[in-house]
Amino acid sequence: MNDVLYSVDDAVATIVLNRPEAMNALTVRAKTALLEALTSAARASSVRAVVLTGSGRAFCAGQDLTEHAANLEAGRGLDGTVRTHYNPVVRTIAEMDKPVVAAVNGVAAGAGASLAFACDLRIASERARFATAFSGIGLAPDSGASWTLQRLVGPARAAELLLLGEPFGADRALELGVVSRVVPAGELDTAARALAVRLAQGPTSAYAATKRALRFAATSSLAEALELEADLQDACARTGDHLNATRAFLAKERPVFEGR
Ligand code: T3D
Repeated sequence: MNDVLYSVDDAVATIVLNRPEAMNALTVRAKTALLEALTSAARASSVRAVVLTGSGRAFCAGQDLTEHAANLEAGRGLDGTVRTHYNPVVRTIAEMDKPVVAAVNGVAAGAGASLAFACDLRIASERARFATAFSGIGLAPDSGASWTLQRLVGPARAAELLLLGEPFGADRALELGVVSRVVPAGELDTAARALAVRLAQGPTSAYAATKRALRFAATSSLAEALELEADLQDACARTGDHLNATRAFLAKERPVFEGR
């Protein structure tokens, strides 16, 4: 069975973590397949939005602890997996020029929660649960959780969630701003797909510029952010999508974005 499923439809790439018997925990094989799927989505010009979700009752339980324990017993520690596997996965999500939606169908723990935090938008089933989980097994955050979570919920709440590791459900996630929407379990796939299709029909270059501007602004001064915004806006203004949308506005028509 494939650890990660990949399909493309209506310009939306759907990536499904597919080890339901282990709550979609991440082995080296699964992480390699996930990176391949994300890279394919990032490179394919036919893909304009991505959905990341899990099969069965979990989104992702983070590092596969069976594989992890074997590495520890053999004296290999983490065996380099954070730099070799997790970091490229998170960077590929953050740096790809198209929006990535996490459809959080169930529990998201440890690096599984980090994966959800790394996506651009998060929509959750009412059955979703989040647990930073790292401190529960004597580890510190990885896969970007120290960076992403405090930007989602603020530094004080991020410290609490990461130090105490208390699990929280979908409603609390909505309250905290970890997810932007909660839907009944049976409606998650449809809702996530509708959101992704809407994004796939949007101004792809402007979305890429928006992602870049947000990433840059998170660690730069206002003056630097203004400069990058000016460059990015200049590039967006030269796209066919912008020209057509401006013409459509003046003609009182709905714009059609072709991702160019
Ligand atoms: O190399 C490195 O380690 C560096 C990177 C670290 C990043 C990390 O992700 S550290 C955090 C690792 N993850 C965790 O600590 C979470 C461990 N899992 C849990 O706490 C719970 O399983 C859940 C809260 C996720 C779900 O609880 P529950 O009660 O709904 O399900 P369960 O019965 O615990 O799990 C169901 C099965 O999935 C079970 O297998 P079994 O008994 O039916 O054969 C369980 O062992 C398996 N499973 C769940 N999580 C993992 C896992 N198997 C391997 N690794 C897992 N992470």
